[in-house]
Amino acid sequence: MSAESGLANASKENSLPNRSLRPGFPSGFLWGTATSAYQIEGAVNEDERGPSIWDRHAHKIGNILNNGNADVANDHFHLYKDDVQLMKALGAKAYRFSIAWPRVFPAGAGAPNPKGLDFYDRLLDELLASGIEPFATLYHWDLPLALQDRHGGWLSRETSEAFAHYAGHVAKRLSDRVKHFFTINECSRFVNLGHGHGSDAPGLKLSRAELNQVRHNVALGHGLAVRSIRTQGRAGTRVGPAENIVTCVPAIETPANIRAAEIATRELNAGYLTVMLEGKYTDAFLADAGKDAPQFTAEDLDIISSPIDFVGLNVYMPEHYVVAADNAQGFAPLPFPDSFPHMDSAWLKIGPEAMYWGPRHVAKLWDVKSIYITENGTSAADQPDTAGNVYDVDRIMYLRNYLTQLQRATSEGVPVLGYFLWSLMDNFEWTDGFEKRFGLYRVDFNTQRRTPKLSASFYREIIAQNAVV
Ligand code: PNW
Repeated sequence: MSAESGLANASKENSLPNRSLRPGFPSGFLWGTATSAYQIEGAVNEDERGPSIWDRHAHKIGNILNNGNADVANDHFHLYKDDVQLMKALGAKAYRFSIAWPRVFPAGAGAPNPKGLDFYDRLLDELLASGIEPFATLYHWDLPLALQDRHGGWLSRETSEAFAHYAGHVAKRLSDRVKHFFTINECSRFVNLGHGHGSDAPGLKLSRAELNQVRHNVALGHGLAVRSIRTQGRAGTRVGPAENIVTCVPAIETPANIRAAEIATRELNAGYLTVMLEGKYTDAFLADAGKDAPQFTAEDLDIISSPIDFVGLNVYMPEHYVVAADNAQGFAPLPFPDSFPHMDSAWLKIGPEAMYWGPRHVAKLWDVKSIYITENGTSAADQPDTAGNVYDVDRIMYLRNYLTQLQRATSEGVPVLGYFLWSLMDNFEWTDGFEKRFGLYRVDFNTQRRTPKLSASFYREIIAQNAVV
């Protein structure tokens, strides 16, 4: 018996209260899925795409689990029509994908590649013909290699400027069909893992001062891109970041702990969302950095805090559970016990409350009026049975708990307008190669066959009901 027929056999007596009595989402809530260019496209040498820092990083033996790379990945560059059908089968209303900068400017800057946006033209037409609204991310970590080698990538503000130039070009060409752009995906991850820890591309272990400069240049790149999208995109084009913020959850929901969690969330995102929304680094951030603080001007801060239309949040887990504390900062993060549960990725702690507190803190701290959950999802072991079915009840458990918390937020008026599930299909999971699977569809990377997991049926039902099921 397949998962589908099992669902179809549900008896009438077991049916739940009708939609109006169930914990629903606001009408018009935008349900979507998310992917990124390097993780799915493949075709790394087609249409004069230039190399990116991830091509080089993935090809260095030892950097990626089982030495995977994304030269082919999901071959989405050729199979995009089928993949749009997968979205349609879910009933999804929106799709968040990323544009590969090295396709558009193979050397990062200079003249655009005449063929650089052809693939996205085709993809957009296919999405719109299927009634799926495109949301485009401009930078999901695939920096053109030439910018890294020429002037140290994000260590130089030439990269921030090149990013803005690329963003303006894309907005000019695609804003007839793309109404929502995300500037940069998860600054914190590629700044820290790519430039501090060295595990992600470009694989650097910079000093604290250099790392602070990279972080500043990335924030500056975001602000410059916002400005060039405003000047080059059509009127009504909307833009914002897609950040994986450090979400602090009150360990016990008392007013004092809630306040402590807000203070902690503001402080611990000082180099990212806080500076983007406040136009200054916090005193504690600058004091802590001391002589290693980034070099910046007042004008930089104005650019970084250019007005945005929405905030995108990637929500996977709470970074800390906090309590109020009688110390200078006013909060204390608590240690995670060894027994704290996680999903198939060891880092992916199960803390559904992050999906309530993340957006609530952002709305409250900075008076943000529009929020999208730009990513949420999980890896799971996904063992297919003999017939090839994947009954991923652990992924369903994870999603149901997070979506229940999201519904709690929207029912209280936290302005979350949409949710993009990571990911449409299994894909290249960075340093974990193909060993960690986040998809609603299973992908056989030898045949490129896509098969819906049970979670695809679950998500389709959520979308159909606009409610947690
Ligand atoms: C995000 N963490 O990465 C990325 O935006 C995606 O490209 C990625 O595939 C997805 O989430 C799943 O990993 C993250 O350690 C990686 O907290 C690690 C963390 C968070 C996000």
